[in-house]
Amino acid sequence: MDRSSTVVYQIYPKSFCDASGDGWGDIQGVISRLDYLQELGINCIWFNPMCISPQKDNGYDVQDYRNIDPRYGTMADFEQLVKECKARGIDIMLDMVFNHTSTEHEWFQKALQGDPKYKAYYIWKKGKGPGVPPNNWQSKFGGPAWEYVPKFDEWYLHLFDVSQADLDWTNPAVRKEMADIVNFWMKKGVHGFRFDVINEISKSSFEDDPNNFDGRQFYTDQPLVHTYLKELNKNSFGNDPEAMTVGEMSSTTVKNCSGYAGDDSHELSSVFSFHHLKVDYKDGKKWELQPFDFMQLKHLLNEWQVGMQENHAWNALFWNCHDQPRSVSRFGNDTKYRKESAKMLAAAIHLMRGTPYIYMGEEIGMPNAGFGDISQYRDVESINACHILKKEGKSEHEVLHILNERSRDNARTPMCWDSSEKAGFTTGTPWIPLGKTHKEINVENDRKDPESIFAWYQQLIHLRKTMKIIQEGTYVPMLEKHPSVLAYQRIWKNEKLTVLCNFYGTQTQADLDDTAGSEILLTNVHRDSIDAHMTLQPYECLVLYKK
Ligand code: TEU
Repeated sequence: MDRSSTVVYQIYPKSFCDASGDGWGDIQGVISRLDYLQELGINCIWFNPMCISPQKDNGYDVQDYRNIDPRYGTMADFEQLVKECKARGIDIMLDMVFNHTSTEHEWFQKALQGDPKYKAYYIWKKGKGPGVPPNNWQSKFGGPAWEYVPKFDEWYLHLFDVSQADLDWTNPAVRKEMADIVNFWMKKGVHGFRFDVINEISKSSFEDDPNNFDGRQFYTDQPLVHTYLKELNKNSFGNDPEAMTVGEMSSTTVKNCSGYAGDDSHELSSVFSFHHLKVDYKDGKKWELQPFDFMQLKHLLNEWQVGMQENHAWNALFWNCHDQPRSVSRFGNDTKYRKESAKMLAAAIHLMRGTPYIYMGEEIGMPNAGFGDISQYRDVESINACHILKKEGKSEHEVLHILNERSRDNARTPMCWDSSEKAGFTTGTPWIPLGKTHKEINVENDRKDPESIFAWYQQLIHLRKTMKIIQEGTYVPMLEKHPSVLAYQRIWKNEKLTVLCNFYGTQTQADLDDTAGSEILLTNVHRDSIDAHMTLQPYECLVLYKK
C-alpha cells in the first residue's frame, strides 16, 4: 500500500452492519456492504479488534490474538472478507493491541497460577505498604493503574481498565510473541496494521509522578519504543513490501513521531497524534467542557504538517475515530449547516499531507449520539467517568450533558443505512441504542441528494488518488492569523492548490494576493467566481487549483 495515495475507511465492527440479527455487527454484515465502500472509492479498511475478547473494552482487551470472536463470525468468514476485499481493490488493516492483554488471556491466567514464564510477560511490583499501590499512577479510565493480587502480595500494572494488564516489553519472549502474531495475520493476506497505544509499551521507571499527575512521563515515548519498533519491523511487517502501518501515539511530540514514521527510520509508515483533538478540553481535562479554541487548532494542524514534512515523516489525517465524538457536532454545526460543515471539515484534512482516515458514518455527516439518558451509554471509560463526575458532586443532568459532548459512544452508535426502524443495521436489538437522528441522517437519504456529503467524499478520494500535488505537494500554511479561516497551499512542480476553510457559521473576509489564473476545484456553496478579496460564506470551503 502506498501511504500517500491510500484513503483508509475505519469500521467499528460491532456497529457497522449485523447480518445475523443478534444486534452486533459482524463480518458477514461488512461483506454485504463492501460494494458501498467500493463505490465510495476507499482502498483500505481498518477494522477495530475482532479477536476473541471478553469485550470489557470492545475488543481492546484481547483474549486470543489468533481467533475471531464468534460474535463477529469465524476464521472462514474472515478469510472470505480478505478475498472479497481484494476483489474490490481494498486492503485490510487490523488493530494490534500490544500494550496489554485481557486478564482472561491464557498468558495472564497462567501467570495467576504462578507459572514463572508467563508471570514475566506482565509488570508486577510490590506495594508501598499494605493496600498501597507501588506508585501514584492513574489508569486512563480512572482510578489507580495498579491491581493487587493477594496470592503474590504484588500488584500488576494496567494503564487502562483493570481487565487490561500491561505486557512487559523488556521481556524478549513477549516481543517475539508480538512479531509472531503480526506474521500470523500477514499469512492471512493482511498488509495493514494499526498498533494501539504503541508509544506506551516501554516503561522507563516506576517512581511516583512528582506532579501527582498520572505517570505518563515515565511511559510515553521512552527511548526503547524506537528500539522495539525497529525490531518488530525487522521481524514481521518490514518483510512485506506491501505493508502499511500506523501507530497510535498518545501525548506525543513531532520529534518522536519523526522517529516513529520517518522515511529512513524503519519503524512505522505513519502515526496518529491527538493534540488537535484536545482543543476543547478545559485545562487539558477531557470531562470539562469548553468551546474549541480555533486558533490553537489551526496552530497544531500547521505545526504537525510542517514539522513532519521538515523531518521527512508521515502523518495520518483524521477528525474522527471510535474514541472521539463526531467532528460535525464538535467542530462544525450539526443542525443548520450540517452539510456545509461536514464537507468543509473533510476537505480541510483530506487535502493535507498524510494518509486520510474516514470513520464510518462520517461520509454521510453522522452527528453525536444525542442520548437522552445515562443508561444508554455502554463505554467502560464513560461509565467510569460518570461515577467519578457524580462523586465530584455533578447532577445527573450535568453528567448527561458532559457525556453527550465527550463520550466515545457518540461515535459508536450503529451505522445508519436507511430510515427503517433499526436503520438497516440489524433486525434485532442493537447492542447500543441508535443515534437520535437515524431516521433523517442515513445513507439512503444522503444519497438521494445530488450534492450529498457522500459524493463530496467520493470526489476528495478521487482527487487524492489521482493528483500528485495532493499526494506529494509541499504544505505551506496561509492566513495564519485569520481568526476563523484555516488556509494552506500545497505546491508541487509548477502546480498550486489553495485550500480555504471557514470554521464558523458567519461570513468572513479572506484576502489572497495570488488568485489570478486559478480555477475552482471544489466549492461547497456554489461559488462561481473568485477574486483577491473574498467574502466566505458560513462554513464555506473553497479549493483553488493553478498550473
Ligand atoms: O486508545 C488509547 C487512548 O489513550 C485513547 O484514545 C483513549 O481511548 C482516550 O484517551 C480515552 O479518553 C486506544 C483505543 O483506541 C481505545 O479504544 C482503547 O480503549 C485503548 O487504546 C485501550 O486499548
